[in-house]
Amino acid sequence: MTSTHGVRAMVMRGGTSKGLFFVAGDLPADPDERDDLLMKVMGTPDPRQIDGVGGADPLTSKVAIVDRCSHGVAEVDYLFLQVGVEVAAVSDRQNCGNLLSAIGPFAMERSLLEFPDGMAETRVHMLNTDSVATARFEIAEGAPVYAGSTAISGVPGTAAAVTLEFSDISGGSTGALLPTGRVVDQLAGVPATLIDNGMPVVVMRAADLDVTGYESCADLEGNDDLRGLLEKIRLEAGPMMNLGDVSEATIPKLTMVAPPAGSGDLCTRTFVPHRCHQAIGVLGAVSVATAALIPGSPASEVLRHAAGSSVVTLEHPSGTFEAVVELSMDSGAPVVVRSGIVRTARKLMDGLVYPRSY
Ligand code: NQM
Repeated sequence: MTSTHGVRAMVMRGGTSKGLFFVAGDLPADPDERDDLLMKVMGTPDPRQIDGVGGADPLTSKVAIVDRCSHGVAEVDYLFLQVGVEVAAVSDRQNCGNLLSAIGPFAMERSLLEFPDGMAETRVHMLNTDSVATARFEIAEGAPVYAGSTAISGVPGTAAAVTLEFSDISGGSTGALLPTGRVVDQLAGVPATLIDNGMPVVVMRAADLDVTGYESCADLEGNDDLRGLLEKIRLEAGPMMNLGDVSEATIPKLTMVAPPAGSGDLCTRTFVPHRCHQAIGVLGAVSVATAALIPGSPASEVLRHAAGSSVVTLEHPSGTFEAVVELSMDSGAPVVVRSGIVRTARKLMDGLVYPRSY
């Protein structure tokens, strides 16, 4: 039926990612049926996703499912699904802070939320990690405003800002900010911080992996020795981070850090986890910034940051990313008081999407 009549969907850019947005009621309730439909819509599995609307890259093969939140913690529920490109898989095991920036506007587009003109504020319940983000975005003439003057690295031009604030994202996937209880662990002989402030990430110094950390993504993806070592580290990190066997999972991510090359505080290169990110994921960036602020971490040794400032500017392959992290060490162990970011989002297309019939 759906291959004939189509399924209601909107294509939106959220931050440096792009995905297909659905209202929950427009998709099958059964997760297996839903995932099968999503792969048929995106064109998975195929490296070019040629028979679907996926963009042949993990950052554009993403789905957001949105609904009214049925309990008091928030106004809307957001489930993020990473749809494989080459691999026939759909995963709900990671969150996406980039698509998150488009959730409020999408919910308003679909009349799940109503706001008067001015700055709208809404709480989004992120189902993947059972945590809440507060999103702020502008409304004019009864609709979300997409045009604006905010530039973010990795997206050409400017658009309206969406600010996101997080209060309870520590340990969302792993149970704790530092799931091993340590600031430094040794994995395959490489010192690393295993951290989860919204996204589970293994943070290492690039120099400890025999790279500079300033290479292009193409060079890093072409370095087979590095990729072999990173995967070895990731598979070791999975159980240590309470994630179990991660051979089929898209988490943890891997970030290599180096002293800033420009005016930022820290230079980063991130694998998500098998492709090199052209920028850095939102929650990934928040986790990396947090690791760098913890005294004694490998990342803290390459951080060049004004003491006391809660803004950490991360350099990445296509520019910089500013993460706001307020960390308290009052109890001796790091506790995240507040994290936040600024993104932009845009409605790209609205209509019906047609799954392949085979
Ligand atoms: O870290 C890529 C992205 C992401 C995820 C990834 C994200 C985040 O750039 O919050 O947004 O890490 O797979 O969208």
